[in-house]
Amino acid sequence: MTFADAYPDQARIVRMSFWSSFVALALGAFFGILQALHRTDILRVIDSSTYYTVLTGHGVFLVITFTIFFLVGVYQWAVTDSLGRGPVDMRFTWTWHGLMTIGTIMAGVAILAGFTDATDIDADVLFTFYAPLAAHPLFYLGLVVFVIGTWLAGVDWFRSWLAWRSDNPGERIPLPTFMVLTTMIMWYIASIGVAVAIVAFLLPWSLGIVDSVNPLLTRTLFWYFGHPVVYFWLLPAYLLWYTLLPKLSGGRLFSDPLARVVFILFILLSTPVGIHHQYLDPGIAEGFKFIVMTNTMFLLLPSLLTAFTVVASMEHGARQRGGEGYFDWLTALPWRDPAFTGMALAGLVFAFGGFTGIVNAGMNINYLVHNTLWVPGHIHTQVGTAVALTFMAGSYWLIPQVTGNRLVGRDLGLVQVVLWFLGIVFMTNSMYRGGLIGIPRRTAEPRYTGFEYEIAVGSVAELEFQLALGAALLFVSTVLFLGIVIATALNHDSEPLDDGTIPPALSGPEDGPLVLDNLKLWTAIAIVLIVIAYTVPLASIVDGGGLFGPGIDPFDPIPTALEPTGLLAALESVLT
Ligand code: HAS
Ligand code: CU
Repeated sequence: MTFADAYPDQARIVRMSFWSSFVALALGAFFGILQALHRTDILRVIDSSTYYTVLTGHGVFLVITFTIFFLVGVYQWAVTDSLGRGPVDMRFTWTWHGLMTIGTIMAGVAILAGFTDATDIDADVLFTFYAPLAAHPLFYLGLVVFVIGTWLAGVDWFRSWLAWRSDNPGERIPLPTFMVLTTMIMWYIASIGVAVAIVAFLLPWSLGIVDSVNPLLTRTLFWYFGHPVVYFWLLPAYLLWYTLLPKLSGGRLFSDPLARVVFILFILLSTPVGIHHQYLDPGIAEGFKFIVMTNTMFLLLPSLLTAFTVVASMEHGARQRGGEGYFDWLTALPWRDPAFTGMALAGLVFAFGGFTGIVNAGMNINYLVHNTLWVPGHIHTQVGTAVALTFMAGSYWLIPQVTGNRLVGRDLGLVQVVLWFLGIVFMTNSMYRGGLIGIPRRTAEPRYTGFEYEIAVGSVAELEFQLALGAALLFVSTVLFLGIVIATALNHDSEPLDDGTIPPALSGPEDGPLVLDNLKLWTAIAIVLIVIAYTVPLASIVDGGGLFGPGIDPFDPIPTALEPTGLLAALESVLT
């Protein structure tokens, strides 16, 4: 029985989440091709000043809306399917879904309004929306509503689990639910940083209630959230690699306890590393940066464990299908299945992207690549492929399950995932190499006019051609993907080929100690690590630059040289 037959109400919410995600994908992909052709000077249909509106839309719609709506869809499926029960109260489920949708529309309108001069609304602040760039309050309010929606989604999944636990006392948490709950614990801890940045500083500032902010403080709070958010995108992809990929390979997950260890390590280590995005920020002492570098290197461990477990499971599957030899088993894998091939290619790209992450994380080498095109290279191999391609490939299996329809265009799906792979190879190859010769990121005009800049690794013209070619392939691949899922959703007179079951792991939860399921313990340790990593740096940032900027601490007497308005003026009149 498919998921759609077994849980029609839940299937509807999963479908709605996926469609919201795909609308964002379509918009983001369109902006992506516009800006790639613009920066490479191949086709210019926008002004260079509009480039930043496009870039913000590209970033926010893809890394916030596309990824997180897909996440809630997958997680709703995973919790319901693995617990064998739906949410405690569907009205609550629709409430968080509604909040996420309203928040997206608010933030989206604020961004898109940047294309016209008809209003004074705009939000060209990029997806890394820290000060000193300021957006219209609508943007920040939209983000707040959206994040509250995700928090309530987590509450919903915890409630489902607690209800299941009272019916099944003493049983181990089913692995997919375990992955959902641990991700959400990480998300609660991490998103507090961005919530404080917005509610205490950016929103009051954009509303004119306070005059200024301490940019280093809002950057640090942003990155406190900005590193773990990358795992909020990655972990649903990991969930699919751990549950679906072994099955599609023809076998079973190698080890359930190892998978639990991986997700626990993400709770513990995802957050106390954010300062690795700030190695070049003045105002944070080198010693703190060094501690963060060490934590980041430990954080490689869960992904290296994942590489081992997932590839071992694939090998087990291949051997069930008759594969032999040290490497020959690779040929026994189901390469004609787009869901499998897409995920395997995503994993392959992720291995390379992970290595570039190690480069970024080294304090000294980071000085070479920071703020260059290398970083978007890293972004596109990671969230842009490991995550995005896994989501697309996963959709070829999930959409039939949640619609009850058979996948349309299986061979086209194969073409789609291979096109994505090729596109990303060209585009990121160009970005990584361009970054190494110092081509900057986040700019509409990376021009070297007047001379043909010949360089050891090739010419800029050649790099630009590769970038544009890669981007074009990615755009075509996205259009194909959207066509296939829409056709599948309309393909009513058919049944999915797969029965939707996920086989149990070779080594089950009973092989791991009970303490793995002690979520309170892991949360407590994570909080201790964060307190150690962040208390002193944050205190010294506030000490050096004030809560609201140098000398503008509302709790201290206000310097007369500065003319306060809003809340400060009100406070001053009370104080004097
Ligand atoms: Fe990162 C910057 C360090 C992972 C995303 N990162 C970014 C930015 C984004 C991003 C969006 O330390 C830019 C933000 C901005 O706009 O400024 N990153 C790391 C490290 C990791 C890492 C150490 N990043 C990610 C993931 C992301 C992501 C995941 C999104 C999903 N990153 C950095 C640093 C910066 C940074 C610095 C700041 C740069 C700067 O200066 O601005 C690690 O988590 C990576 C670990 C991964 C591995 C790979 C393991 C391999 C596996 C593959 C298995 C193979 C399979 C397939 C399954 C060690 C798991 C087999 C196939 C067969 C056919 C057999
Ligand atoms: Cu990071």
